[in-house]
Amino acid sequence: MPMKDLSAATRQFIDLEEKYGAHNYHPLPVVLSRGKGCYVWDVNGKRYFDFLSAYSAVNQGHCHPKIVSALKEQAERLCLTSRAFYNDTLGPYEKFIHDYFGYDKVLPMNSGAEAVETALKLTRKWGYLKKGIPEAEALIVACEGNFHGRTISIVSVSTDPEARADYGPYTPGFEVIPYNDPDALASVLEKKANSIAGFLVEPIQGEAGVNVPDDGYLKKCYDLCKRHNVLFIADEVQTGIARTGRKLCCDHEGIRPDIVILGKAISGGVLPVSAVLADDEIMLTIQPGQHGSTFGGFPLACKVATAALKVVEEEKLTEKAERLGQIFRGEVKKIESPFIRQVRGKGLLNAVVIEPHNGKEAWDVCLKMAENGLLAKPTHHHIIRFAPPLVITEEELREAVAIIKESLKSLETV
Ligand code: IF1
Repeated sequence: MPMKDLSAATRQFIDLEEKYGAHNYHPLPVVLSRGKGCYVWDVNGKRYFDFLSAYSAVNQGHCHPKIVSALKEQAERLCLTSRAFYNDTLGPYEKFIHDYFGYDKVLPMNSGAEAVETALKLTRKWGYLKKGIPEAEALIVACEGNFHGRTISIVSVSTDPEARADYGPYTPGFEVIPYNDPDALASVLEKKANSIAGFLVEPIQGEAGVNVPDDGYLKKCYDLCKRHNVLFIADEVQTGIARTGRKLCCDHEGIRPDIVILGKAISGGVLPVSAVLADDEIMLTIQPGQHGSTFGGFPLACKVATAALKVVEEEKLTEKAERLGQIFRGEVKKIESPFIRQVRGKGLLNAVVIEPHNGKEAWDVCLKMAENGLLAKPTHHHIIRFAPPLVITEEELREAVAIIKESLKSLETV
């Protein structure tokens, strides 16, 4: 889809963003205006399979009727109270989250980055108040290649120059170790255990290109954390809520993180909703006035998130992600193409590593797939993420695989 072929309507919306919006993104040249289930439609009425799902926020599918009706109903009653007063939605939501995920308490926030920040603050508090780390010495360990959001503190721990450069001075108090390397964690814990409050990790690294660690990695890290009285903090913003074929990705290894960070799909992509889960010993180290947010846990969010999480259970999206993920990887691995170097993932969080061929790379493959009716986005130039809404049917998934295959084929010879 070369830029010159864009319709006038498409051009018009792209030009507006270009002229009046900050240039902090480089989108594919499609302009979307409607969505339903696993499909989106552009301003020309063309339909696409959405294989990004807003980076796994739309696990329940676009505009899910139950989630949208929860939104509408609550919007007409009460949208926002702030936390200066009680309201009749937050308590029931908090109990629902407790029952759903099995943690004593939830701290509601809005974006994923805010929830990560919350987890970092909580970890430091716990480090000082419970572990007895001397004042201002607390360290948090994170991994190379991480993506946890865009705040100053979070980019301080990033190893991606794109995300980090020229945003200094950086927040101190982080140690960065290689991902998928339990020995590296063991070694930093042995050297600095008395100052280390927590270990922050993505069960699968999303931004790094669906980087799936070895089986047993998370469990080994968890055990090391327990041995050294260090909190194991799972950033499940992208991997959580059925995406990888388990409720939480950590469930694959049977571990229960001390702190769980959720975002994206907790609202089915309908509102920015995030949450931090922990038990009392940790969560109650934050006292009134010590953390919060105007919108965190607002009535609309409470109702929308409850509806979105119920949809996950009612439609058995966890089981679907597991089963369809197997089919997806199996079918894509069968495609014979010089472009495919590797297929990897868990559940319906998958990626194909693209080998440049015939002067074409991942971006060209994505343009060709868009032309053929499937949207996906490259990461790091040579990796394409494939993460459809979990409501996709097996038949639709097979149709989508056929589009991927046909798109690769047509680029071989052009
Ligand atoms: C963007 C990536 C995905 C996340 C994890 C926290 C956050 C994210 C594991 C912060 C956010 C995003 C943000 C989005 C692109 C996207 C992304 F490519 F950058 F890495 F999903 F793969 N923890 N991920 O993945 O959540 O504050 O954005 O709500 O454009 O920055 P947020």
